[in-house]
Amino acid sequence: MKLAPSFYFVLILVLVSRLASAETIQIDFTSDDSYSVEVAKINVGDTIEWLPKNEGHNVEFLAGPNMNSLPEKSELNAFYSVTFSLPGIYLYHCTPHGNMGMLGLIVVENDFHNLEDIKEIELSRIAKSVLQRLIRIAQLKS
Ligand SMILES: [Cu+2]
Repeated sequence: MKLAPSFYFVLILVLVSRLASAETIQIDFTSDDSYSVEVAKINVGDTIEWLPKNEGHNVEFLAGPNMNSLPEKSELNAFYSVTFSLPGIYLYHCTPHGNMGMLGLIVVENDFHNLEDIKEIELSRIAKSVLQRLIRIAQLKS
């Protein structure tokens, strides 16, 4: 099957407009050992930047749509930036405070296909209840 040249033109327009609209979301480390945005809903191509506004925190991914290729763990007190290219749910925590519930959830393209994998990640009791709250928020947020 041969596609009309106009098909490719429209396809390119769609791709370019999506790239042009890629967003950057900023999340601070806060003084009450939490992330300023606990649930971020983004699109493929969007970037999240974590800003070390408070000392003693980092970002360590625990799960994502591709468990074999999670973003690397960030240094304590360091600026960190990740651009997301796969739809699905990502769970991360702060290495020193994860057990106390310093967690964050990112949902790319409103895609919950790996929700069961996220729920199976081993967490402390407190972190588990925080995760349940974050999942509820993610499902309500459109
Ligand atoms: Cu922390």
